[in-house]
Amino acid sequence: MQNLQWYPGHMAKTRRLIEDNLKLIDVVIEILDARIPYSGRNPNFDDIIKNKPRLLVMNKSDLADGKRTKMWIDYYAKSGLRVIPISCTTLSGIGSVMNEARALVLDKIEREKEKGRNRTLKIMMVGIPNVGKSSLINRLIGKASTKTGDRPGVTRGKQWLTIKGGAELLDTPGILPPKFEDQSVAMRLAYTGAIKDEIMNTELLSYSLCEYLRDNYPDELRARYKLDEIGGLQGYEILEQIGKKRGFVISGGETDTERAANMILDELRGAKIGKITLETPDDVCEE
Ligand SMILES: Nc1nc2c(ncn2[C@@H]2O[C@H](COP(=O)(O)OP(=O)(O)OP(=O)(O)O)[C@@H](O)[C@H]2O)c(=O)[nH]1
Ligand SMILES: [Mg+2]
Repeated sequence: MQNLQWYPGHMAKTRRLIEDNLKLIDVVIEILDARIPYSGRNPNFDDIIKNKPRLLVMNKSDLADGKRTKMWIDYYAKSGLRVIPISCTTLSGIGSVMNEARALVLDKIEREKEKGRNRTLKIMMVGIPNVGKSSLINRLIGKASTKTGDRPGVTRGKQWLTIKGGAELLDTPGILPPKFEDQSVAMRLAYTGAIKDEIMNTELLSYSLCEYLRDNYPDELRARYKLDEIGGLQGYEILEQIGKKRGFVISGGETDTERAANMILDELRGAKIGKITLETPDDVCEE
């Protein structure tokens, strides 16, 4: 297992940014990746955000396994957290985000109205890198107002954006915890692209991904790469077979497993293997 212990300076800075702006904020929207609804939650957010009303939004549900998405919604509901599944790509669920957020502070808004104060709602978006914070803001505003991108670390520094006649939204850069107690959490973050590939060993990453898919989505994996029985194979053997099927050969006739590793990660992220969620509430309880 790769040992991942690092904390980029800009993440420490973002933590302070979030803490410094919290007093201005009515509601925090914490965005999760529907494919890793547990590993994609920064455990430090509870400390940072404390008792601020919080709405959890499970984004990228278009890429996730619908059955598992339901399991996660139930799981969080049991701990008293409201979660709504959305997709910034298909627009599913986007229409209910503002209503859900407003519902969390209705009393406060009403009390202020009675006192004659009619101010706009202030919402802060937080989440790990690459989860779709900026995309959600653009969807809520209805046009591309803040930069998004297919890699972690696109948003730098804070940015306030306004929904016409509605609310003010604070975009923040994605942050991860300073260290991972559990390396499988780091692996899942890397599978989905929340951690930069450059600091991971993509071959090791794809071995364990192949084993996860072998145990959880064998039909999808076999169908995508036209594999025979894979039940008894190790991750590196599965990757070998995938490379062979794709004709990835290097001089001397060996299979180019590095190329195969990069491809399988790309294809997972693009949901080409299927709609895949990389953890269930049961996995997490066992850990
Ligand atoms: N398939 C799919 N892709 C999405 C969805 N939402 C966002 N994306 C893509 O995910 C990538 C990251 O989106 P951003 O909005 O830049 O993510 P962010 O959380 O602001 O990222 P940082 O600013 O880097 O922390 C982009 O390529 C988006 O197009 C979604 O619901 N479904
Ligand atoms: Mg962003």
